[in-house]
Amino acid sequence: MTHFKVCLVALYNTELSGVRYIHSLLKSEGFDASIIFFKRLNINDGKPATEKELDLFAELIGRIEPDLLGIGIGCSTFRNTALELTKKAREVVDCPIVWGGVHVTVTADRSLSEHELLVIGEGEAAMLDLAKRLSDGKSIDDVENVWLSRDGREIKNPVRAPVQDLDRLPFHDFGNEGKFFINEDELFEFDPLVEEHDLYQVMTTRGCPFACTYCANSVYSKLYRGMGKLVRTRSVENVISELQYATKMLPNIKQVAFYDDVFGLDLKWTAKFCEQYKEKIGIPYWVYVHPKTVNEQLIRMLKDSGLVYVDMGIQSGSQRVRNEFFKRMDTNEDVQRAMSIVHDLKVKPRLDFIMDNPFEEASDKQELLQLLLSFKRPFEFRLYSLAYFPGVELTRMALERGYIQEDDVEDISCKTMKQWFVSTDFKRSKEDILLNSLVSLTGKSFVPRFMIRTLSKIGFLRSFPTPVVLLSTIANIIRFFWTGLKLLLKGEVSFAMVRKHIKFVFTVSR
Ligand code: B12
Ligand code: SF4
Repeated sequence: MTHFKVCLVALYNTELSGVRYIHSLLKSEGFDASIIFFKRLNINDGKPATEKELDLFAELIGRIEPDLLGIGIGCSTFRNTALELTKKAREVVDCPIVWGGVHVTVTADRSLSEHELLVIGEGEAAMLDLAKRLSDGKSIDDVENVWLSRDGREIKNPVRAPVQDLDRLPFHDFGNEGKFFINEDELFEFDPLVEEHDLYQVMTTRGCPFACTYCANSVYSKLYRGMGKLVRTRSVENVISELQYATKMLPNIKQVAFYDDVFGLDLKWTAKFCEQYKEKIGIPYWVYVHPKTVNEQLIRMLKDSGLVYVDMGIQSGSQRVRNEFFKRMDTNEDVQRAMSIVHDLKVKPRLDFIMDNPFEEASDKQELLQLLLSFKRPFEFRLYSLAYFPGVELTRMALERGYIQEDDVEDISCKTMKQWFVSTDFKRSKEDILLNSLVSLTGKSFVPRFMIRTLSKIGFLRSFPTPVVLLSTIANIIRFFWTGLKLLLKGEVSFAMVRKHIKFVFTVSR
């Protein structure tokens, strides 16, 4: 091991796959690498760093004395925290501090005006180069993917192609050595995942063939144009050996989440994967699918190997809004077809919708209600409140049309700290409150559809939606306890998982 110390910081995420990949690679190359997980992600209940937490961070950095400090900003919401931590770290060490992660990639120019050393795009090779150059006392001015500003001069090196052979990357390191966790005013010296893990998150691919206007992938597809394959797939063997290793290291795993942007794009690969997963892993799992890519063969294979539900982004009930504003080219027929396949094969669909969307007119919003009422039950969904992430086209359109101001962009507003899922305590019009509550009722099999249709026609409720809000909250409670109990009895979730979700029953429309 070299004595060159690299310390990485993961913000509000005890998994943060990007940081873990870089950490394992540096470690495998002999560097003394550590990770500080700074705060847990509490959805809809995010809190800024406290003075105590910032002090604990500074003390820890002073103790580790890194030669290179890397701060991973996996989401724009945490840019303020990155600024605070950078300032704190400077009080105790004078090593180079590099920022990387999705936020930095989608706001490269602006980030460079705020911080002097960045890694743009995928960071494994760039961080390795940086660490090697710095430990050898060489210049870092021409390292690919590295942007820096010094003495009023900016250097913007070209970005290298994204990693083509993902099998070459070492697996995440799940051990307590060199892992620190700062949360709720306390410092712990362990890997938080090892202690508490019941859901294992893994990706078998990187990249997405689509480029929706609200998503970071739309930026990546431009950044990496002409640089080899955008969607890259690991070998089945590589994924299975990671899962075997993870289940050994993290014995509490009850479910696996495949976080591929769209799972199962290659049917031949998927067939081989399903066979091996069923034989060697066998833990219930779920995946993200897209209405355009769902087909019977795919869902049948997945179901047979342990798939319990699919998460499918639809995002708007209006085809017009999906096509014109989100650049999602799926038609209502695509959505209906995908839903029928999933339903007929008895896989539970969980649908994602973006609410609070100023690009939607009243008639578009009603279309969502009609669409949901047309689906066969059971199904679940999550309602998300539109967040304006920097660097993407949808945000630019909203700024141009005057729907939002610069302060409403996520890296400044940090709205998703409090409002990621649509919560009932957020300010919205009475019509929207009514719509959200009616929408929330559509997924509950025990609520008759004719009742929802009738409620949607009562004009009085548009000004006084409270009775429907109450009804949807009661329905939420009934479904939560019923589903939670069933899953607990089947052993598919733990008490900890149920406890984690309990607060949403009373505060979130779903
Ligand atoms: C999986 C995932 C999650 C998982 C995270 C689990 C995990 N494995 O990390 C969960 C469900 C927890 C999650 C939560 C959230 N997510 Co999310 N998530 C993703 C997803 C689908 C993949 C991320 C991933 O793991 N990619 C694979 C890794 C290897 O790539 P990477 O993270 O980009 O890391 C590379 C580089 O960025 C760079 N890098 C990363 N860190 C660092 C650090 C340093 C020092 C350096 C030099 C480089 C570097 O090198 C890495 C390796 O190549 C992305 C969409 C996408 N395709 O990117 C959205 C995405 C990151 N999520 C997003 C959002 C908004 C969120 C939430 C806010 C939602 C919420 N409120 O719950 C939270 C915030 C979590 C957080 N603290 O970061 C947005 C962020 C948008 C933005 N502009 O910031 C994305 C981009 C989706 C989108 N809408 O466009 N997410
Ligand atoms: S399909 Fe999903 S991951 Fe792919 S670009 Fe669209 S929103 Fe992003």
